[in-house]
Amino acid sequence: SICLAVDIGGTKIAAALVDSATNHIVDRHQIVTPKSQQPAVFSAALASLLTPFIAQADFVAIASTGIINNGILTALNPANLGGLNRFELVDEIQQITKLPTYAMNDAQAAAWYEFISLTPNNNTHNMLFITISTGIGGGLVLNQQLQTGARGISGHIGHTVVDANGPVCGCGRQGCIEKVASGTAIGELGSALFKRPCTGQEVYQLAFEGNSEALNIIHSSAAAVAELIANLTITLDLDTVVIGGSVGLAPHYCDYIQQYLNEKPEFYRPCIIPAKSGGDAGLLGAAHWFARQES
Ligand code: BMX
Ligand code: ZN
Repeated sequence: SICLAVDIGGTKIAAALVDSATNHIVDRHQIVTPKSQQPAVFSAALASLLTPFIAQADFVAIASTGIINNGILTALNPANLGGLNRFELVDEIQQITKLPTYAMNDAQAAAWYEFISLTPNNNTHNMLFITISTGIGGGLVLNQQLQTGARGISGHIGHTVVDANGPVCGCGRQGCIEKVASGTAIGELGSALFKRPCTGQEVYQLAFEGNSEALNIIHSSAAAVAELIANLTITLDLDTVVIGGSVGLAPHYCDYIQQYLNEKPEFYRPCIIPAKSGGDAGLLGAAHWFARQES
């Protein structure tokens, strides 16, 4: 069967046709995520993105930012979606496509695909996928089973606290790692430092042009992620941590995480690897996860 896979992130929305027999993407298109509190604006953007693909698809599989429970998207951090905090995701997309539609969290979907992509006969039992992008998301595979959580919350590691006196996160909590180490946070820290609006990407660029203050911002992000990895490794007995997202996959970011982990005792150091499917892990993960439901 052919799956219409959709990946809704804080920065972009991607749609692709995925052949369920081979897990290959046959056609792909993406748009910028609309920044509006109005669900109707969001629905309209999705309708124009998805319409060209509908005729060729048998079902729809969505990987989306936010807590996905019973087909409803609830933003833990509404700031990532321009203030939109509740959206009837499955209902809306079913109305647009008239196809069977399923949805799960983006990082959970990516975790699933990265897990099944680990070398065959791998003996990984407990794996964490972390995306460092607009926000910081996570997906946990424990005893080789993807954890989605009874309410869809499992894996929301971006909202664990790393600085009790830190800035207030869009979720309402103070000092979340997402507020101090995500791509958005890197941009905010750069803007404060250089006294002009800066994106995370610009800070990264400056760091590689030799600006040491910009490089310090990138390093504190990687150091915070390394602490998070150490905490979760000693809690869950992780074997492997897969790193994804535009920041996570940027040049040297993984090496920096590894450097900070190398300073810790052995029990705190799982195997760190970059996401094999890069930016497509969410699309492919949702397609694979829900193809099982369809067959
Ligand atoms: C946020 C949260 C997570 C998501 C993560 C990464 C919202 C809207 N999203 O922590 O559900 O997995 O960001 O999302 O609350 P991305 O948009 O950066 O890929
Ligand atoms: Zn938070």
